[in-house]
Amino acid sequence: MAEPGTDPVWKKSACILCSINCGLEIQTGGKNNRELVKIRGDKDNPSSRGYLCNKAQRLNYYHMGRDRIDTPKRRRPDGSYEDVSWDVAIAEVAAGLKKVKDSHGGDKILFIGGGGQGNHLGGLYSDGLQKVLGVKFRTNALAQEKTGEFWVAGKMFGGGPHGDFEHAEVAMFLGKNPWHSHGFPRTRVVLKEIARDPNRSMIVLDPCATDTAKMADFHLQVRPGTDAWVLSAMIAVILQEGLQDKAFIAQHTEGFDAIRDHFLQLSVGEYCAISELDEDLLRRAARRLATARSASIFEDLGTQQNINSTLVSYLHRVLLVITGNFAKKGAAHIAISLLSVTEASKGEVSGTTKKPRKKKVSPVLGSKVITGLLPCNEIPDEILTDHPDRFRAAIIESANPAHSYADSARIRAAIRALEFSVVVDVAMTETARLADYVLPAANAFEKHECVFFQIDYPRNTFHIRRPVADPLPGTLIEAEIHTRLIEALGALKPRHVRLLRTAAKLGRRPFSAALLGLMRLRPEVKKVLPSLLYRTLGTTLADGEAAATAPFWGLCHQFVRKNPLAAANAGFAGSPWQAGERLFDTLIGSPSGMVFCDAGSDYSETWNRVGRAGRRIQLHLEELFPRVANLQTDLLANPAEFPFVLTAGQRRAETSNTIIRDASWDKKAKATRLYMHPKDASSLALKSGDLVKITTQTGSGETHLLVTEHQRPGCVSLPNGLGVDYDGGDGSSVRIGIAPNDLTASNRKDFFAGTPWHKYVPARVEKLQDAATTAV
Ligand SMILES: Nc1nc2c(c(=O)[nH]1)N[C@H]1C(S)=C(S)[C@@H](COP(=O)(O)OP(=O)(O)OC[C@H]3O[C@@H](n4cnc5c(=O)[nH]c(N)nc54)[C@H](O)[C@@H]3O)O[C@H]1N2
Ligand SMILES: Nc1nc2c(c(=O)[nH]1)N[C@H]1C(S)=C(S)[C@@H](COP(=O)(O)OP(=O)(O)OC[C@H]3O[C@@H](n4cnc5c(=O)[nH]c(N)nc54)[C@H](O)[C@@H]3O)O[C@H]1N2
Ligand code: SF4
Ligand SMILES: [Mo]
Repeated sequence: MAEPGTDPVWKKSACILCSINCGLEIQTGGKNNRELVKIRGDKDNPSSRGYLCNKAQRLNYYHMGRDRIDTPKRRRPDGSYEDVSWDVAIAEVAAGLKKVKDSHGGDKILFIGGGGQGNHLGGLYSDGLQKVLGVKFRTNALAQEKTGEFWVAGKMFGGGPHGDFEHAEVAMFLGKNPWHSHGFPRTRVVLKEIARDPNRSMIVLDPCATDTAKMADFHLQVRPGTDAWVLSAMIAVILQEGLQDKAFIAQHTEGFDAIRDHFLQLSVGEYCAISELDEDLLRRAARRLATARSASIFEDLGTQQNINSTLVSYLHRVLLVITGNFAKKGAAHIAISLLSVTEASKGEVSGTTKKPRKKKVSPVLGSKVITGLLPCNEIPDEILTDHPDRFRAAIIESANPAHSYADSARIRAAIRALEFSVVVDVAMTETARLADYVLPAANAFEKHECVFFQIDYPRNTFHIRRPVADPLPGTLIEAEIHTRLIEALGALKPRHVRLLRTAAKLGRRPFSAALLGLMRLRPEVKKVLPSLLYRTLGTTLADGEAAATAPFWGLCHQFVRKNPLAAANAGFAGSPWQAGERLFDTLIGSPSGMVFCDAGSDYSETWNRVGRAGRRIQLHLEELFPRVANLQTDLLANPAEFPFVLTAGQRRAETSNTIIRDASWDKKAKATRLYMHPKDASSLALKSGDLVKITTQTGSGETHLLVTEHQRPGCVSLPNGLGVDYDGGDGSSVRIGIAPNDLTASNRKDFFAGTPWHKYVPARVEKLQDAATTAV
């Protein structure tokens, strides 16, 4: 609390509830002066500029959660846990992992997670631990949503394009409800601007009348699972009416001839009938998109976790490219990033491994591993088998697979079947409760942390933030946890640390020379570079307080060498050394975040990052096009006993994955309800407030009903991230809402990327209790 007569201190930070990471200003106070008592938007944050959504006000529920862990824990044979000291935990975890490595090979250790929505610094350090152990396979949440999209973008563009919604004349949202889920900076401001401007339009493909769809000029209320038909029909309208950007296609693409005839021949009317859409509306939407000066498209879970997801990712980009919506203002671009998202997913953030890799497949199923990530749905099959190459151990950090990945019961069985497992988390999660060891981390407000997705263009921002509270006693930051494990495995030599510490005291130049010398002499130190920097250069940063940010020193130097113009435009000019130093100092010295690059005003600059021969975009993907040309409706049919299509995990105003586990702010459990259309409710004689049971091929759950016109008939939806088992305060465990993955199946997945069909779960609904007799 502030002293009388003094201004309260607003500490700069960022929200960690979605990938946008809006800048925050926080006042601490309350219990032990640690609580986040006041939260407001940080106007100095160059990306969010003061913007916040409703959810940020709930961050104290994350910060002060009752199931925070404050000491390492070891599992007893009966499934209970005993507290152990950090020394014991580090020694035993290192020994447990080493045993698996020695007896089966490091490639039998699976790494899961590596960062949430706003805590990513730890990922740099776990990367070193994995290299020391010889870990070859990783997975995280991206492999149950984005891997199909990454593969398509890589094949077509040789990079990852993103839209410019702030300037797009036409914005199209494909299975995406940005009003609630966000996805680009200041989302609601931008959406309102588009809706208000008579010269701009919004197209939304969503079966439900979401808050975004209600703002749209064209709401294509698609039958679930049929987006591939809708996009094909839109492309067909454009090509059949000759509305494509012929010059762009001729100058910048290849493969157009191989795909054109299919779209020229297909029947728009028949495709609209399959998607249950009004043909005239679809035609008007397609024309609007094709004739706009600029358009951007955002695809998200409504299609990425659905039937034909990789085909939809492909069709989306065909639509974008034939209308010439790349490399201009308001259209798609490939941003310049400081920390590459796909490289980071592969565990290549330290910049030490640049060798081209062999195509990797998963050890047991032999399935595709995209951007280094094993499909989440396949984890159980890669463990619950007697195959000699099955995984024997897992390191799980900042992820809650036992709750978030398909078929929780199978994931739980798989984790327990491992010979060794360790979880690094802030809370005693569903996953932590299965692990052999649980290591408690300081949370995202108790340490230096950073953003991850940097998709703005032409100016791009980065934010390294400082702690606003001391670490909960007993916890450690991930940098320290991984570095201690690396040291326990003998992979960080005290004499190397001593040498570099001495050099660091003399200044960054001598440090750099000593480091380069050491790396030449002992190339193996490159594996643990982040930890080496943390222990050495780190001790000189803000008296060691900012030690965990030390790996950014190397990343900044790499960045200015690779992108001298963009760095210079953002103010980091001069010799590469000077520019790199200034960039790093500015980065760690900007508590509100900073602009690290500026590509200038010529948007065609983005072609420099099209990584394909001749910088031409490939329109014909031979792996996918045959399926596009022969779309099958058989997957859309539900078994008779499951008449509904369930969206298992919708983003709502109240949800934030499983980051906030304490749902006590939701006194009436409003967030947990199953949504159903009035027509369906009346045919089942149900009404709002009734307690219902929902059953799928995998499992069942109970919750209350909300009857709403916004739901599409035949479809029901449940929120994502609820149904966690929270500490009731008296040793009991309380569950509010349904855990969506009690209802999903691991074998319902995309044929190509293995991503789950969480938005297409066959289900039935029955009444358990009348509203009149249930307290809602
Ligand atoms: N409030 C909140 N925001 C979040 C999160 C959160 O938990 N809560 N999580 C963050 C994360 S990790 C992610 S990945 C994003 C996800 O963000 P979104 O993808 O926007 O989230 P969802 O609500 O899961 O799905 C979007 C829409 O898909 C629609 N849909 C269902 N079936 C279909 C279909 O067959 N076709 C089409 N076209 N649409 C369909 C649903 O009706 C829903 O409106 O949100 C991020 N933001
Ligand atoms: N059925 C269904 N399932 C889904 C979805 C769906 O729509 N439907 N959505 C999916 C999507 S898009 C996503 S992104 C995933 C998300 O699923 P996960 O990747 O499992 O992520 P979160 O639920 O965000 O949980 C992150 C974990 O990080 C922990 N954590 C928080 N802060 C810190 C920290 O500072 N350090 C450490 N070490 N840990 C920390 C939290 O306690 C939590 O256990 O869920 C997916 N699962
Ligand atoms: S949840 Fe809201 S306030 Fe938090 S980062 Fe996302 S958009 Fe910003
Ligand atoms: Mo996600």
